[in-house]
Amino acid sequence: MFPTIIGSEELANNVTNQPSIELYKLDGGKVGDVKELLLNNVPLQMKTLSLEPLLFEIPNFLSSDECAHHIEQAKKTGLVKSDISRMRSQKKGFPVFNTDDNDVVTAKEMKMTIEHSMDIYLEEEDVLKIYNETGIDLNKDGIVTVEELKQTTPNIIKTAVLEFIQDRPEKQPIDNEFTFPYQEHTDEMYQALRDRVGEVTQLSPEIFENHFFKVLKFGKDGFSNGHFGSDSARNKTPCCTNKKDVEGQEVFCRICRYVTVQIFLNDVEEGGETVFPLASNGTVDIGVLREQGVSNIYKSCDAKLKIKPELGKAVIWYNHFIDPESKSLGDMDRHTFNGVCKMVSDEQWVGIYSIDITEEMRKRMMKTVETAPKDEL
Ligand SMILES: [Ca+2]
Ligand SMILES: [Ca+2]
Repeated sequence: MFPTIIGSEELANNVTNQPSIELYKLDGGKVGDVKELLLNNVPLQMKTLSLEPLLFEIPNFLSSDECAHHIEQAKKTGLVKSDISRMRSQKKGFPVFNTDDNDVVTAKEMKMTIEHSMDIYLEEEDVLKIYNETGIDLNKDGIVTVEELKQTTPNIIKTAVLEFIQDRPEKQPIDNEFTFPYQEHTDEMYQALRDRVGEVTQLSPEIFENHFFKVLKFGKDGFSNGHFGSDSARNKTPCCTNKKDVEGQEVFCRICRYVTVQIFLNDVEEGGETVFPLASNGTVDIGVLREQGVSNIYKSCDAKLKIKPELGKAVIWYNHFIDPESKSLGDMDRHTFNGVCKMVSDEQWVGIYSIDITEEMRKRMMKTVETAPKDEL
């Protein structure tokens, strides 16, 4: 089930004829600053909660009627369980964390490897069981060497891990359900939501309309482990809004999610906070963070930036910087790494309005028109 995307990527080949567009970012001022807004004649307040990442909250962004409507529409459309096999586990290979660079891959090193490549959080004893069951430990001496690992394939490990967690929801990267409630864009309350996102973000319609709106439901014990909402821009990979083509084949591209607007659609008494473990953190080095265990949100939900779900409240954050030179989409802000704490209450409904930049838009944002290198012509 793919979201309907407004906008077009087909134009990507003919960028130079298109007018340039500007990428805008709100000024956060200082943490705690409050800005008065008037949206649909309703006075609201936007508060800066963080500068790393740049993140705002707006209480009562949606009315209780609107929240109820979006939940109702989501139920009507029907929710499906978030499928973990759609996540990073699809990558063909993965780098093994052999941190001490010796010839043994310890259970701890493999645990970190699996966390990093699959977003799956195992204990060292789980890894030992997998080593045992799969026969990766060829000579059965309880130690897996780099040589032994070379005899296996990433797929064998992935399959073993996925099988292992099948009946263990707490070890899965995410436990929730989702749906895209609006395949048509005629719903009045959905239109009102889009207008409001446009007004608040002050992005050009072309940008904020290139979005999808997803509704998530977390049940009791539901959670989402730490993840990035976008992909890093440190390579030349083109932007896209879907990493799969119509036939379901993987496309060489990256998601360029500029802004995420997350709206809490109900009150939650206990648990289910949205957390940003790396907010204002000195390091965003993922290896260091895995060692510290901060990415395992199911286990530890301590974070400097922790947002309690409250009916109607919107949280807005920027997943990317603006490149200071080109003024186009810059690097991903790794402080945006986020997740949802384990639910104690029965139910949480969340609306996610994601604004994606297409490759065509990214190029049109550049002050100087990109030209292909000569050897590619
Ligand atoms: Ca090692
Ligand atoms: Ca061995």
